[in-house]
Amino acid sequence: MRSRPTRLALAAVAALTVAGLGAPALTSPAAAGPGSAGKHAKPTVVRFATFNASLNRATEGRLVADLSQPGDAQASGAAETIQRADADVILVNEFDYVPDGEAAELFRDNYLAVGQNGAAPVDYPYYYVAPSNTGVPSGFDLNNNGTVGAPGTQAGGDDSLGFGLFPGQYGMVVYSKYPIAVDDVRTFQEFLWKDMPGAVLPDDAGTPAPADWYSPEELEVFRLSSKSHWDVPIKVPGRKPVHFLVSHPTPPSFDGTEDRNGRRNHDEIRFWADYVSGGRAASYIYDDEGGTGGLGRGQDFVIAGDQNADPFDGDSYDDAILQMLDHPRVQDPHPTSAGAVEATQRDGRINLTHQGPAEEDTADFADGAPGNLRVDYVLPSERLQVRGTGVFWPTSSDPLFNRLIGVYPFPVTDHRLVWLDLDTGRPHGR
Ligand SMILES: [Ca+2]
Ligand SMILES: [Ca+2]
Ligand SMILES: [Ca+2]
Ligand SMILES: [Ca+2]
Repeated sequence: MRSRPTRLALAAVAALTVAGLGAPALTSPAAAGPGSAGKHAKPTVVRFATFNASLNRATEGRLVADLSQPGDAQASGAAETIQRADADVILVNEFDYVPDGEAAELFRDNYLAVGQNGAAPVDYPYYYVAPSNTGVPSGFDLNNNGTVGAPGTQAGGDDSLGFGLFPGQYGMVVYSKYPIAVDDVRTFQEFLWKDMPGAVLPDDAGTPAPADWYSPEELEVFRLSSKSHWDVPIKVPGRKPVHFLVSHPTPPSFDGTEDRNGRRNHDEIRFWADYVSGGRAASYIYDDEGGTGGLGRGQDFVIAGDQNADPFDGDSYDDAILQMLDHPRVQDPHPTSAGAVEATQRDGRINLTHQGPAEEDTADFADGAPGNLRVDYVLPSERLQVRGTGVFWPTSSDPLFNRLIGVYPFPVTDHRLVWLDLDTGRPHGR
């Protein structure tokens, strides 16, 4: 399983004149507009977004089957959500990986490019997908229950390099209206957790040795990333590429007192924090092609993804997300929605004890625990100018609510799309 990821970022055959597009349409009910550009200004607002769309399926091949023709209600709702947000660059989490971009193209061509329920179609000439560690058998008993679980079972999923019932389940895809600098993409699927200095490796409390939940043999194959970490440079107009840093750290749950998933989640988040620090902090990092180090000071980035970590509530290990939110190179624009406030009032229970502001929640989780949380992020580097941000979470009075949001069991997903408008018009470095 050491083969290199296949890179797939395919340009459309027809060259789309993306540079001539106007500012993104404002279709999010909660959106504060980027406003009209000055009369001399070029269109310079670029919308980035992240969306955990629950476009994973229970069996291998099912997603391709579902996307091969229109009519899958859940995929239609996910597509409509993306259309109404109309991001220029978007990460979709929980999208089963299928080789050769098959699922990514089917979703794009059969759903995103077709207006759903009156929403305008959205065209993405560029996308990027690569393999995920989810569902890849490790050959070891990683959950220490005494046996190596069979592939396709929950136990097998738990013993995989990342939890999944088949290789690629819960993967991800990046769609973009702007070209992707494919040759400069870096992936970190194979980076080993033990190679991160100070890794918070879990401990088996039944033995005197520290940090020994995983054996030395297991640590030789145990990858840090539960899915993958990708640095996808996007060629936005008028400046050097913006590095879209995407991942989907494991939930800090489904484990025991050793907190192996909470600790992994923490270090998956730390990876990007070190990466954007660059220099010595990132000197331990290597990518899947052997390149080393992190980003340089002059490189702008947007971190995106379901980080499975709330700054106040939930099961995070050592306030994991603060590694990003408090990072000197990272801005936190604090996107909000009215729907999240309404959801907390409606759901009650543990939500009423939460320390974090309800208006910043992005996911509607079970209300015994952990409750609704802020877990989905789009975080720009410090020099990028924020023109607007929000969470696509309309309230129940909105005509879109029943079809795109709903209450458990949700019609589309338990996560909400987060968007961020950046003014990229200023010349780089000015
Ligand atoms: Ca096991
Ligand atoms: Ca021990
Ligand atoms: Ca809830
Ligand atoms: Ca909350």
